[in-house]
Amino acid sequence: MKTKSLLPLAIVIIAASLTGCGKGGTNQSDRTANALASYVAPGEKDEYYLFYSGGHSGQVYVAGLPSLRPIITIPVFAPHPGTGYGFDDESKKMLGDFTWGDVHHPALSQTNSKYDGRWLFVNDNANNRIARIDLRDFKTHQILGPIPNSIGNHGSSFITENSEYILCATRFSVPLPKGRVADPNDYEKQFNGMVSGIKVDPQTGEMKVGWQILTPPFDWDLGSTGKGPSSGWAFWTSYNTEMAHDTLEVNASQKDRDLAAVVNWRAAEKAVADGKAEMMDGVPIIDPAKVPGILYFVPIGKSPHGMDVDPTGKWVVAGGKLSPTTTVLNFEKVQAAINDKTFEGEFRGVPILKYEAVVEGEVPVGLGPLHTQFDGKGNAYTSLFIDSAIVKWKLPPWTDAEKKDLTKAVLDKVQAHFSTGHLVVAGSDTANPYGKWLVAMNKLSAGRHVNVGPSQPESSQLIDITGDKMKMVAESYTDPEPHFAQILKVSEIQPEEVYPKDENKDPNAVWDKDATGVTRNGNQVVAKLTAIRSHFTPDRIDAQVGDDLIVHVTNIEQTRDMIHGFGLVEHNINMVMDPGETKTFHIKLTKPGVFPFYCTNFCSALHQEMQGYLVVWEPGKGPGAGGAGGGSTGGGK
Ligand code: RUQ
Ligand code: CUA
Repeated sequence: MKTKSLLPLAIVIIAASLTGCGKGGTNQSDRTANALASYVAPGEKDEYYLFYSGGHSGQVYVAGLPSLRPIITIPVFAPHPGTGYGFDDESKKMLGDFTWGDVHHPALSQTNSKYDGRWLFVNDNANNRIARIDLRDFKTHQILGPIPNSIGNHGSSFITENSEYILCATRFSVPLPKGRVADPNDYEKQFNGMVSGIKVDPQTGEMKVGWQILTPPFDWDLGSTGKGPSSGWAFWTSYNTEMAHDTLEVNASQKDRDLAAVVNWRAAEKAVADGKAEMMDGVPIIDPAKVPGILYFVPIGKSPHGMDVDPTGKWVVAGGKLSPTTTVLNFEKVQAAINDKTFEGEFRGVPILKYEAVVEGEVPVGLGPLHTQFDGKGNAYTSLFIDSAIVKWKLPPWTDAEKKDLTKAVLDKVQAHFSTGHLVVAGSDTANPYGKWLVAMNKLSAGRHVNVGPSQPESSQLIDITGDKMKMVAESYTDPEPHFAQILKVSEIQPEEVYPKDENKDPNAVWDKDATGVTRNGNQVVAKLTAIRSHFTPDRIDAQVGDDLIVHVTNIEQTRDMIHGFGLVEHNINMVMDPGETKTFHIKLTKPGVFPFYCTNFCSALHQEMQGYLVVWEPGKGPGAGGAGGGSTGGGK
């Protein structure tokens, strides 16, 4: 963003400030400064991508930073007519029998603990899946799952430092393998949780289930992966060490401390390679009681939530939902406690690290600490759900005075006016955060937007973290419901805006008029169409009731934003082809009639004219009737 082009706006705002006075408790000079901080003038571009998880919308939302302007929705786990997702054969197959997902934690792929700009992975809490979005085209390319032996894929998707694995832990526990039935009254004995290692192919990003670690039926919550000294490790909190199976809001809050998991994923990988796993539902499962060195527990303040590793990999910070502190673990002490066996007992054969031996301190940050992010300059930022605030505090090493009184490590607090859930600092989960911006993602809208009735939006706030004091500069709204987000510098990727013709490997792609047409083979009618401004070729398809119709449409444009749709009336079909893309749908024709198809994506002055007919004749009627095998069934060439 160039300062030059902002000057006229500044003048306008300053001029206005001489005549008006601030609303909403912000003084005029702050209003001016805040407006300029997040202002991206028409024609200018944002500096960062903000990838929001879309929660139970099943999608990912992309906004720009600092403007917070929404840019696009990337459909992942739910059909999205706007981009034709879920209507063509390929995306339909990826969705399988599901039409929704619950996306919580997006993770950008990393190389050497830095974003490498290749993929974005997201989890589905509801149907136990992980999806991969390719950042070359911002499209979903794989949905893996439902993952066997895994129920409630919430503690996910946490990526390892070189994208070796996506690590996941289960929120729910059930009798395993899935499909086995036991009485929830036998929860402690019959139910189990799981930590899963989803292997990522380093070249293609293709995921497959690698291995799993059996756990007690705790409800695993949030986690993160290690780097630097904690390289090869991962961490999760849990909120139900009580192993309650009913009235959880009471029964799962009995203990003052819950057990967090400390997982050596490299050791798990090796144990599986060494044949120490047993198969369940096709997956090698490690029992940590039988294979020591893979899983440890550590007690954490009452019903914790987030567990975040700082950019150096040394400090692991857990938020205690029901305690007004964040607990800072020192990974070097964790390592020493493991080596020296400084345990305070065990649970089902898994050692519990002695709390005092691994904790660096409990920082009194305020009420309801959930998640913590880092700026790479030694500061941590924690969301306070109950206090509706963001608190900035200092990571260790602490001075003696701070150690004695950790309130001194608390540096600043800014009111969010909402109940903040997740927050994200640009690059916090890498070794080199960009810092600069923090986005708070809030729950409960608090009526701060224009009244839109009972179905309320979600809100985000932009906070400038470049100074000693945090500064809230803007507020924005989205569809339900962002949980976590990732921020990537725009300059770090170069997505393709057109699929090059010579990279289209679809065997049914057609680029020349001569290759288009409609052919019948028995009951199967295959149509190959091209789409280009402003017509389909052919623009007529003849078939009969009872036929299987297969339509392949190639958008032969090689120009940016020349997108064409193929909507077929009364058949619930809307494919959308980007420039250079071929898509396919199959339908069984069940009703006679003449059904127009038309381009659904506004493409040119003659977009409205871009239409044609599917003529569905009674059986045995129409062009090519009775001719089994071969012949053209109409459609002009
Ligand atoms: S959780 S508000 Cu789904 Cu990430 Cu913490
Ligand atoms: Cu093609 Cu509208």
